Amino acid sequence: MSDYDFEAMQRRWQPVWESLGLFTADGSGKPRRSLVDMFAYPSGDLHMGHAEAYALGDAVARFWIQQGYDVLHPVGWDAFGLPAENAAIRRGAHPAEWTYANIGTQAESFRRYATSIDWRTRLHTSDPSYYRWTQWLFLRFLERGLAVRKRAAVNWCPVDRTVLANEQVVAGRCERCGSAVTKRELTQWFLTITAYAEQLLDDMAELEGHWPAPVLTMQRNWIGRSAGAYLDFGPFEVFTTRPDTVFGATFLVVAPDSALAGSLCSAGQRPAFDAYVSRVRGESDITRTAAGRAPTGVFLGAHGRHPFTGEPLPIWAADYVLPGHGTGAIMAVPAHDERDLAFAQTFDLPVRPVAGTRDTDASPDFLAGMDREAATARLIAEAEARGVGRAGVTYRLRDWLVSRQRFWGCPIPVVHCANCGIVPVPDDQLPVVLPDLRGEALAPQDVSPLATVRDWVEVDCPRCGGPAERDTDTMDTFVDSSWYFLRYCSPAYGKGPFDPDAVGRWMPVDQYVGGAEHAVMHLLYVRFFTKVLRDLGLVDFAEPFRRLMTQGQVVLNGAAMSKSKGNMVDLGEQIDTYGVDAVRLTMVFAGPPEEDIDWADVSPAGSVRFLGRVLRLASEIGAASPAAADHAQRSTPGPTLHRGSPATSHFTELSRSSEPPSAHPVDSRELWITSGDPGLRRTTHRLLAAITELMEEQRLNVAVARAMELANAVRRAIDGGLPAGDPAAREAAEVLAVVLSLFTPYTAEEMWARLGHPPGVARAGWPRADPALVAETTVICALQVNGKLRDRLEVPADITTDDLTALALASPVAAGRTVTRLVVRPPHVVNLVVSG
Ligand code: ANZ
Ligand code: ZN
Repeated sequence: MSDYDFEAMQRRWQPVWESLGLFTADGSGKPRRSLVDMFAYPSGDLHMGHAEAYALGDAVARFWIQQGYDVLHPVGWDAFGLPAENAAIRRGAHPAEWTYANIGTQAESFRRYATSIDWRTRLHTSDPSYYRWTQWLFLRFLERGLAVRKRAAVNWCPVDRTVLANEQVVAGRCERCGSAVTKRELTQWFLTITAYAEQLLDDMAELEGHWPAPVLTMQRNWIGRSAGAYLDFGPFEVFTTRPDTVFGATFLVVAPDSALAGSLCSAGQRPAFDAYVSRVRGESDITRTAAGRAPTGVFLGAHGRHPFTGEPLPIWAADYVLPGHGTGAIMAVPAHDERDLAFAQTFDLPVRPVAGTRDTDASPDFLAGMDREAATARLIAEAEARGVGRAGVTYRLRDWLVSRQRFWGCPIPVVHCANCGIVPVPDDQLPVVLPDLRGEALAPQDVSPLATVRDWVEVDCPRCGGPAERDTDTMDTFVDSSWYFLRYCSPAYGKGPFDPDAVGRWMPVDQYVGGAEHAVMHLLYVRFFTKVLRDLGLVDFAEPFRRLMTQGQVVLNGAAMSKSKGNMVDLGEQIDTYGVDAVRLTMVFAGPPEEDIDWADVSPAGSVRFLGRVLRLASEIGAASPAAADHAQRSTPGPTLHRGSPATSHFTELSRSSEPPSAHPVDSRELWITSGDPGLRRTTHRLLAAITELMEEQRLNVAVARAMELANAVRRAIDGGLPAGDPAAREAAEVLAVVLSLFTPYTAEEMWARLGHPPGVARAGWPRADPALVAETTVICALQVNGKLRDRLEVPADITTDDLTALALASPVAAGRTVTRLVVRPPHVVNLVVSG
């Protein structure tokens, strides 16, 4: 493909674009939009997954830019985290070296990949100028009681030797390294996301239709709201979603690894209980709650009291009851619950059905004859009246554990003082900067490596001046990523985490783009953070992202790519072989954004051929006809092919910040030619209208397919005898260049140049389809009355039977007649059979 020299194009246009400053958000008063890609983690260079997400997001951002919006499209790095630390241990280096070297590599790749980024926004969460504000925000949470230290059984990764949040435990395994997670009893910092459970659910109404439904469903399930009742069984309350089954309760079960179980256990049962607890401690929640498992448990040698009958009920400890859910204790109703039944059968405990099932005697009068819903309401009312229970709600969601016993993270900005307890580091002493630790000193050792740096740990108490120690844990990196989108608006701001005016201008994010795998981690945390910031008065919105696009994964032969499987497709190699544009085009064209792309099924070589064809088209047409000139011809009548803003002048206007707000929400470029092949013009305008609509609906792959149709139509027209100099051919080629600028920026710029325009196709302005040319074609329909021609109707060629019937009945010839029968043959004939 000698004509398609992608390397030369990449070399040529990159510096030109940079000198033009094409993607600087200017705050000019034009309507604004913000598009944020989930920022990258700097492990190595960008990979195929990044390439997909950035191709999709960039197409949307560039579409907005073409429409004349002032677009903020920022870039940053999620730069703290374990891999940097592990690499530093191996190399005897500092994690920052690896991190910032990779960021440098990725930044270069971003440039080469031609994303429409405003580089002034660039941030790294590991910069002290960034994490100063992560610490500042942590202290605001602390003041509000939303950051708390508590002792709890927490998830522990034995390989990474750090605790993990519930969200980071996937099927019982560490989300990072895959090892089986165990439990440890530790005192740790939590952010109390549970306080926002209800709001996180309620505010989803606002996201419905704008966020992918599967993401919302995952969040809803993760929050796991269940409504029911708390009932009092003497030594403790239980939570139940089925209070209507209380008369079938025959025993009680508590979580063995809860303080409650320990306190209830009788002396005689103690040895059996202790043995059981140590066995349960190593099990993950997934194992404990797996269906079909043989039940295990011990009797605690204690009894509770049934809240309605007063009957004594034996109390057992069993692992299928979890310590963190509800009250950590249940009433067992073996007649209605499978796990309770299996347990009763194993340990020979009674099974007692309740009303509506078999044994009506077991149930008292007040529930007789009621369905489940009514019985539940009635029972709760009765429990409240008797003072033995109340309606209640529980959530599956747990508080967010944010302490990490690792080095390369944001230090928790508090000091522990023997006199004063926990003392926040005063705001004016932030940031608490990480000490210089490298190599072996970073090896995990159950406590944070920071604990070994004594001259860093030992400080004077900010409150009493006495000897005190810094907290040596660092924050989960998901804290860093919970507010970065706000920092983009003013990345150098020094008076707070962000400049409120800048945030007011750009936020919330109009379009967020990233992987669905973040549904219950990042995407939930960031929603929580935003609500807290709203309550702190720092922002005036409660949801961070108006619209979310989640891209599928890039897989190979149906399997996820991974280093361990050795089936990685290297992005750099793909780009070296096919060029940036072909890779980008292939990513977008492969299918709907949310679906996986199997790289074995797509054809970057096909994209290369297509791009070569459009370039040749541009050359032919450019050589055969002159481009519309710019400024001068705007006011001069003559053989101008375009009206509106030609590329250069349009760009100049955009970058002038004193420009008054435009009357129209967006600019567009009106195409206006006086002559040209009508058939090709019709095709161009129809496809343009379709592409515009498809871009608005974010059906990007179909938009690309329509652009390909347009290229084929021009080719066919010229091969069929249309002179390349025909204005319709130029019009089609220019539309094509602007459309392709969203997906294949280098090729589009090259086309633009060959068509005779100065550089800057990215800001040429989105062409407006001519409605007259877009309108459906019409045909003449014969309107007959009793078989005789009475009228002619001009109707759309694709008119439906119903529409044609309505039209015929409304016509003057039908007025005052009784139509007994109607023969409708759209679009050509209607016959009214009338009587009298
Ligand atoms: C009696 C009953 C009868 C129940 C019945 C269910 C069916 P959610 O919150 O939706 O998961 N439960 C309560 N606390 C528990 C714990 N800590 N560990 C394990 N199971 C627990 O479901 C709440 C139901 O799960 C509660 O309702 C309780 O069992 C059980 F026919 O109480 B049910
Ligand atoms: Zn003190």
